[in-house]
Amino acid sequence: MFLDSQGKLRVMTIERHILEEQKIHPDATGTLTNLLYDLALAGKFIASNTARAGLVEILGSTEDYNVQGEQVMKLDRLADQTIYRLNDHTGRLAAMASEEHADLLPIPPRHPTGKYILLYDPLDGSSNIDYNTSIGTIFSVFRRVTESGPGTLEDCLQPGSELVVAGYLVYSVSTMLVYTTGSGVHGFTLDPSVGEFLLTHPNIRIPDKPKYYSTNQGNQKYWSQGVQEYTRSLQGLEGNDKSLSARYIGSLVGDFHRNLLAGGIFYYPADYKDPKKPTGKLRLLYEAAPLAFIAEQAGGYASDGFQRILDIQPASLHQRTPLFIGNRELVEKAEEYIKKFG
Ligand code: FDP
Repeated sequence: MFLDSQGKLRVMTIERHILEEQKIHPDATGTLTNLLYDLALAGKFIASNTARAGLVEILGSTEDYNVQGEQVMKLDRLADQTIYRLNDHTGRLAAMASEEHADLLPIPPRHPTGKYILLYDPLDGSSNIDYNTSIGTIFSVFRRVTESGPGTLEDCLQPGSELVVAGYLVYSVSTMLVYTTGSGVHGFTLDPSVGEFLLTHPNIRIPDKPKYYSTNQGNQKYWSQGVQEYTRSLQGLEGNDKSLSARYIGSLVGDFHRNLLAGGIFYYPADYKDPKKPTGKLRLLYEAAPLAFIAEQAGGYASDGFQRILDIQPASLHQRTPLFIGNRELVEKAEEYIKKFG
């Protein structure tokens, strides 16, 4: 909320912003607008529970009981159920899929189905929950490809280039919601005093000059030669490259968000901890593809080291992928190193 140059009070709530974006698409029915609003509402519930986590005993095991003898719900399960429950009856979705569940989540038969598919990682960076460090929620929306009835796996297994919405919430010093519908990336900060997300970061662009590299360097000995050499170049140990600062929370949303605003690269490469099957850790559908859509809309790029993340056709719901994401030239440089050294 601020006074513009004519002294007029300006407030851009997320609802108003979403409605204004809808006007760009004259054929829009408002369904997607409402879906985004439902997601913002889920974010408020999760943020409120996250903020009270240490007080209301929702940390730790789901087997715990609180002083009233009620079973305690772990924060990631609570986040998962919040998103599902707020979206299962609206008639906007044909199905959902969550990182917390092995299979697709159908819409209960008593409720109508709609034309969109929602995928989400309810609480990303969950190993940080017990340590009061930033965590997040990632969501993305596809248009269904089947005609009608309950959504199917085929509706979910689409490449990221087909996404119509991607966004995340980061629960940290403040709560932020960042999203794109394909016309730029916009960030909103939750004002807890009024319970509303207000536009604070319109049209986010990754700064041209990168500041940080972010990766779990504890895994370095399991990386391929290409990734090791690339990391040396980011540290300024190769040629005349200037070094970047290292920052790593170990919470994808937090690490990605910082680098989106400050410039830099996050990478979680394939590693050879199990020499028989080198794989990435992050999930293509729940994590990599939505963030790749956001990165590209902000002028950046995301790759698995060989190809554009948004072009990968998923074969299963929980497929994992290596991920290099951030400033375009840094991601392309990673691809060059991997091509050259493997
Ligand atoms: P977490 O296991 O804590 O849920 O998606 C998984 C994820 O966190 C990402 O948020 C994060 O970037 C990464 O794993 C951290 O993995 P490491 O602990 O191996 O660094």
